[in-house]
Amino acid sequence: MNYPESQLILEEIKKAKKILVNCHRGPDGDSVGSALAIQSVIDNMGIKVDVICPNQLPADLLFLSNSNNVKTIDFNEFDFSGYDLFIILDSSTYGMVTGDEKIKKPDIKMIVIDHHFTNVGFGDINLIDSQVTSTAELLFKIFVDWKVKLNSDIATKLLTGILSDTGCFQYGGVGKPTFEIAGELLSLGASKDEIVFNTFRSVKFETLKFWGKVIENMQYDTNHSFVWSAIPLSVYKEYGEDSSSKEDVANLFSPVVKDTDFGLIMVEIDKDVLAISFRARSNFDVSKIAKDLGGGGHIAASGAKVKGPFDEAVEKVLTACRKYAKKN
Ligand SMILES: [Mn+2]
Repeated sequence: MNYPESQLILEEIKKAKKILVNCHRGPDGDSVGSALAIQSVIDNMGIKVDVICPNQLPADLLFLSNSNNVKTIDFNEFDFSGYDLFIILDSSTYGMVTGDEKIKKPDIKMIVIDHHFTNVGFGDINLIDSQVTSTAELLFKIFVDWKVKLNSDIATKLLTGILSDTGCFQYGGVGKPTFEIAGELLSLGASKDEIVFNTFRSVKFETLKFWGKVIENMQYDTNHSFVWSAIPLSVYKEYGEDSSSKEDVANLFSPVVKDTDFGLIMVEIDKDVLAISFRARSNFDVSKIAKDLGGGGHIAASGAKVKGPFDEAVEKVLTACRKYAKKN
């Protein structure tokens, strides 16, 4: 048994008549891959299950089967009454589920399955394992506990989550267990080449130009060993407001500059709303800065949102960065 909670979770699923699974706001490969994988497993048990998300899925994940059935919903208006269980994946807070911290939790049984170490466990049943790279890896271990047979389709969904959350095995914390699980998924028929082609080699040309703008705006704080780039709303709009592009650009360019500890990309995604993505280059803990600004995440990758006029919000973020950065 990988987890003592696995059995309890399975019992709750078998008791339910209709289940809801979420993709978190700004859905990424781990969120979508994990949600679609557990949907397939539950569906194979003959239990009805819907997947919901507060945002549209990024185009590069639409190659996954059933992704077109994910419902984009408004949590303020969604009717939970037809469901008796809500499985929440890859979301450290309920605000990450809805995209809005002010929305209250519905009166429905919740199971939280996650790998963010900042997750305090806001469900009725919580399975939080911050030792694994991704929710997809955690789900694989749960599926082993459940003794369910995984087909190539489910294996592809789980491998998408692992490749997405590890940057194709680059990030710290990736060791033998993750490679072994990835190897097993390949044995089950996961199509690694299809995942890489769709998620790493299908960048829209205008998104590439947006990345160029981010690099052009990049600044280097030599006293505190970090790089940062800030993009105002007007520029973000000009390049198509692709919500996944800011995460991708953070992954690609924040943690790669010589003689820095970390980098951050700030994008004004709405009037006076700045979304910040932090990425560590060394073993520096960027989650401390994100938490200070009301956000959260992992030691090596975290995020926050800051409200206020663009210049003030940027200054507030930089002040927080300098508070935690090592001084030269
Ligand atoms: Mn994840």
